[in-house]
Amino acid sequence: MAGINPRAAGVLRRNSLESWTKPAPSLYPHQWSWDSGFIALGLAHVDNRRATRELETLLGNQWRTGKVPHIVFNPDAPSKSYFPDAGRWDTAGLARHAPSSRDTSGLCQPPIHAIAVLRIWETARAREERRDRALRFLTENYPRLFSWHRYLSTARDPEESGLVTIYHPWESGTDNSPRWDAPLGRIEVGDLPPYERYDLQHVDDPSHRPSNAEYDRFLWLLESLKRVRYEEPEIYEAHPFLVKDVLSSAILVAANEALLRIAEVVGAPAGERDLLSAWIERGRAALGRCHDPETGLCFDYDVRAGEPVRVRTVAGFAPLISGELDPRRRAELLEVLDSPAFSGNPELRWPLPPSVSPEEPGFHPRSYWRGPTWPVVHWLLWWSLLRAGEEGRARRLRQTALDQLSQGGFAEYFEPFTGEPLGASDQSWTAAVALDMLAAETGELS
Ligand code: 9WN
Repeated sequence: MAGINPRAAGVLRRNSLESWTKPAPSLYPHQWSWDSGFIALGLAHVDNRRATRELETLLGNQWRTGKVPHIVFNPDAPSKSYFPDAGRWDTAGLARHAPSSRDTSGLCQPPIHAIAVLRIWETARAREERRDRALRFLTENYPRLFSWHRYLSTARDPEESGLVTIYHPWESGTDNSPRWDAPLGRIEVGDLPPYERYDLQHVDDPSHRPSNAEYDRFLWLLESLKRVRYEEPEIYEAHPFLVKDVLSSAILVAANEALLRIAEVVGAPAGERDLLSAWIERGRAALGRCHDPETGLCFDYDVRAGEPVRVRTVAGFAPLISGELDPRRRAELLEVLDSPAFSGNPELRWPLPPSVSPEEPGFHPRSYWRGPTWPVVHWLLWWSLLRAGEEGRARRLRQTALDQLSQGGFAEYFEPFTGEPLGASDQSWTAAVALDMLAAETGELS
């Protein structure tokens, strides 16, 4: 384990630009939303000021609806470095709610941010000089976070179901997961303006990234959002991809809990605190209803098709992330997690849960979100186990996840059977979650 901390901090330093951090040196040259949340969480331990600036830059480009965009474009990125670029999204030209500060995408990603803000507070409050600055940061950013969560709980849940609707696989953060195969398969791609992908030039093997047919569907969905100028009610009416995503919904519940604690620190109005508590309760109840008795997992719901998406992926552990789980359900989920369907698979290089169960037909050990293990997922599960009072399990998971990084470096994702690092090397959020897990070892988080 020796040396992993400075190596992780070095990755974040090298990927950092003026006030924010690229997810990876060349594959991802812009600011990504949930990456920045994880990055801030890790930076909180090495440079609290940079951690606050990371999130301020992101939240400073929030839409007037409260949406935090999934990409904030870097005006200095080399041309032809990432597609779809700002021009293809054209949010500045089309969307009346888009910010005027920077070009952004028209989607969002899982709301990890309040959890990171709380971490910034936890690591700063012990030191007086940091405490005042962190309190100012909390006070200034609480309203932005509240409006972000309100957007997800209203515009993204007009049914008041307690579950977040996503408009695109990119919003799930687990882009290419077989969770999206059926909903994407129903989409008919029409006349698509031509485009050129740049992502493939940054990876050794293009088969690890989404295929061209999948990219066509991704781009078709983007055109569908543009057709209605990114107006939410119209998207809900006409858009061909509407899915209740259990992972984003569970992260929202956990983030609402964090925001409730922030609300207490900054003395937010009682009405807002009541709303946060109500969203937490509604979210947990809804996730409980997505339980699949056959597999013990929690499944997404395809709104357009009116049916659950029955695929065994790590998203199925969403109720663990949302917390306060009934002990019987928790025991059931942990049993599935330890079983050969996930971390207990005897062929695995490390007992870490593959993104998709090796027993699923859609499993692929090298393809993007179709089987490889992802360090950010390990962080989410570790953090959830700790919150659930499962210290022993949490400790073992953390140790294994850190051993993997110590040997394989800070890759974007890993082949689960061989442990081979895949995707971008020097991925920022991988380094960031390592820093947070290492801080738990030094007792900084206890
Ligand atoms: C599309 C930056 C992002 C992550 C996502 C991951 C991947 C983008 C892509 O990279 O998505 O948003 O081009 O594949 O799936 O979770 O935020 O690291």
